[in-house]
Amino acid sequence: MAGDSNSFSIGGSGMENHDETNVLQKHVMFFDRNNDGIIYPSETFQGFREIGCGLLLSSVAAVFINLGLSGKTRPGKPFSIHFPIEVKNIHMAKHGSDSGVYDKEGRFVPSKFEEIFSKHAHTRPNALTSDELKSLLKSNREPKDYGGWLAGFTEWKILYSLCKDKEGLLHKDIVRAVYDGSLFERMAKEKASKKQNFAKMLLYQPWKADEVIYCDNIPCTTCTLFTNRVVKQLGIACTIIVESQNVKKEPKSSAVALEI
Ligand SMILES: [Ca+2]
Repeated sequence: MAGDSNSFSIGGSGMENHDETNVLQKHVMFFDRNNDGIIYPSETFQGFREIGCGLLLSSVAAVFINLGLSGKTRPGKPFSIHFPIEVKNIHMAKHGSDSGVYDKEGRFVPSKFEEIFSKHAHTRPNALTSDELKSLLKSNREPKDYGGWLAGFTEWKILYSLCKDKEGLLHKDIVRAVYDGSLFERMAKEKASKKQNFAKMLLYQPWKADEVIYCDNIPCTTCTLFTNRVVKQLGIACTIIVESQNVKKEPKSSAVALEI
């Protein structure tokens, strides 16, 4: 499929043929945080955190991805203890037992992408259920390619876990966006937006100086900012988050959204 008319690359401003940056490179460029063409484990970790993964998953991903891919993307170069991944050679690290949506040069193959849904999306034409995803992974398996099985399983399971909807469906547009990496940018923006909204949801309630408010059995006037406990000291006043389950004393007056 390399070089056939059915595959194409993606440009900086949109889908274009014959662009030097192919889709597989775009897929991983989100993790090159400083855009120097190299992805270090710290950048992989940071990227996973930015799309909403927890500390443990982000740490494990950074270790396994960089240890697994570094050498493959640096042909002819000596081993580096910093485990860098070279973005321009990412196609060399492509694993087997995949859906073939990237060709061997890392370009996107639309027909293979459509096959995922035409063959496996039986419940809804443009989405995959958990069982349909299992079916896809099973059909992708090449004999005894255990590394490829594990890589495919891990990638799809993380995607499904992060992006399924309330009905447990993984939608086609989401899957499409993960191939060119635009999903990662979107997820990072959504996470940042949620963070900002969360801060705005802190409900501001001025308390009298002689009142003691408890949260998790700690007087909140001793609390410092953060999490969904109690929170911010403003001189003799403090703020409190309304969702907190452990607040023993309710605000007396109506809450006002804290302007951030
Ligand atoms: Ca970098």
